[in-house]
Amino acid sequence: MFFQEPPRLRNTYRSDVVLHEYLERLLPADVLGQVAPQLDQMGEAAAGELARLTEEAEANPPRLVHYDPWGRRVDRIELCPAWAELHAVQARAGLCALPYEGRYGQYDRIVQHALIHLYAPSSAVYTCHMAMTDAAVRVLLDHASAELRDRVVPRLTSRDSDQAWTSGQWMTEREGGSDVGRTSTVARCDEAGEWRLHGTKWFTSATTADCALALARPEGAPEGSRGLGLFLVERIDPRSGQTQLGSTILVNRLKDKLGTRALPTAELTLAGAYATPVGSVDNGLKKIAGMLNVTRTHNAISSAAGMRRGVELAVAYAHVRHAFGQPLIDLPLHRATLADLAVEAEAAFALAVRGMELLGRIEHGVASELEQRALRALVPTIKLLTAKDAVAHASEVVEAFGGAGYIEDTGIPRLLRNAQVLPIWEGTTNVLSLDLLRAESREEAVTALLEDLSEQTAGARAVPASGPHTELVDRSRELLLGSVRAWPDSDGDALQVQMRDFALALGRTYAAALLARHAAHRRATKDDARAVHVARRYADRWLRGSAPVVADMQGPSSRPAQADRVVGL
Ligand code: MFK
Repeated sequence: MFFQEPPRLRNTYRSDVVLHEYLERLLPADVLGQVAPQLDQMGEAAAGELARLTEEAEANPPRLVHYDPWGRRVDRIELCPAWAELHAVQARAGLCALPYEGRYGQYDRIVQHALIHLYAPSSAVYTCHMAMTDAAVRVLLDHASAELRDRVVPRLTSRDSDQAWTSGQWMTEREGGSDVGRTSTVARCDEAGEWRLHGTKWFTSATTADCALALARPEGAPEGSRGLGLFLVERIDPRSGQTQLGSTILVNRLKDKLGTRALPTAELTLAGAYATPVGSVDNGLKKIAGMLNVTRTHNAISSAAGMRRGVELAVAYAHVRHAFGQPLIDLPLHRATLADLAVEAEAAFALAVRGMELLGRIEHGVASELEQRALRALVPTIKLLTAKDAVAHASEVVEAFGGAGYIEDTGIPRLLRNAQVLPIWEGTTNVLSLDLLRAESREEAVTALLEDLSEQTAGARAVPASGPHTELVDRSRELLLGSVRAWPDSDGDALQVQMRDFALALGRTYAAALLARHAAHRRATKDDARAVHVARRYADRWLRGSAPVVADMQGPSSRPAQADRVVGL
């Protein structure tokens, strides 16, 4: 009797040629030497123990217990033990601590990225906790009083899993999802000078976190986003040592979500929750700007990591599944489809790692003025493009498995369900596209990003045989720049309508530039053409319009032949 051999994951660090190449280029050899054993360990865990914990956590979603056996309101969210183990693994590995320890200086963020890239696809989306925790540290370091900072930051950055706290972020309300300015939660200061929050938070991801950053409007403050203050709410009231859950923080219900099912997401009533202002009680929205940079870059990391996992699984399956007398891997069209999936995953990785490279350079004071301005536009661009691509990519991966990809216990449908949240949270595609207009008008950040893009390809142009795709990048960049120059004279509504296409094109052109830069480096230092094929294939697909399709149909094409080089099939 025939039984299909399942696809098997190997150590995901050893099998990830893209991660290896980029780390070799971006990290000094001594740093890479120090972190390689940790990466190897994380890659081994991701293919084994962590993957098992993910199955367990996904199969045993959180449960809300409103009352204890004697009728007391407790609002306890019960989690499966695997969740605690997923927490412990990331804490011990320093996935939130790394950027604040300074072990690797400006490379902290790249090391952090590499570890999260391996951890994320086997984490049951514990990465949501981590993104918000990392972002909370950034905000507290930048804006909190010394007392609050010194009390909370060491917890959020602890590598001791019993001591390590996580943070949530409570922004979304019934009235305001994207439009945070509509926040109706009120902050009241009592006679003792203590602040209490009153209102409803409609989506709180990672509700079991030890603390959360929450936006609220101090009584009497103006309407709109400018009147908001930023507060830190601690689950355990620091004055009494008692939990606020069930008394001043009521969990109305857990959300019944399309995906991220292991992640406790809840609707809350803040019924006088004790909270500490983060710095002064005004300018809350401006204070969360640093938080958005971190969480949105984490989002890009998760998108890219999920895409890489999809490639690994689809390629593994193509080796063990036979059809029409041969393994799927030998069917030219399937092979070419897998190659396209690998190219898309690599482009997403290149974007995410560029975000982390810049973040690290800025945090360590070595970024140029241009890079600092460029990050403001880079973050929404990489978030929106990688998230959008992650969903399409996951859908293609499901299809690569045929019917098996549609069956829950293969674990493949989960890739698609969990990808779908990526374009939604942390700013939707449209909100982020429009954010580029704000970033340009306030800081000329889009112009800065286009200049930075040009610097990425400058090196590539100098390397012979790194490919004609740099001309496609230059041409696309000129078109984008022309568009930006026309913005001040454009009609507001018509301009808004263009912004999604603009943002996606900006992201693809920037990705093509990053791939070209990497390709030139590999060609120059290793005489290796793999990355050149990737860069060419990506530029052909996204920057040339329909030309490659026509060319392929008119005669022998280089695309199927490139497939082998791209993924190492
Ligand atoms: C894998 C893990 C990933 C992560 C998991 C996280 C799970 C978390 C779940 C969630 O919490 S999801 C909810 C996330 N919500 C959002 O992301 C909100 C989306 N909405 C926006 O991004 C809006 O654009 C925003 C609320 C930020 C602004 O709306 P407004 O009210 O129109 O603000 P306005 O007046 O344009 O800007 C106010 C100020 O902030 C301005 O400064 P000035 O007063 O000096 O002019 C802006 O320039 C500044 N600002 C706005 N966005 C900024 C920014 N500054 C820097 N960076 C930004 N991104």
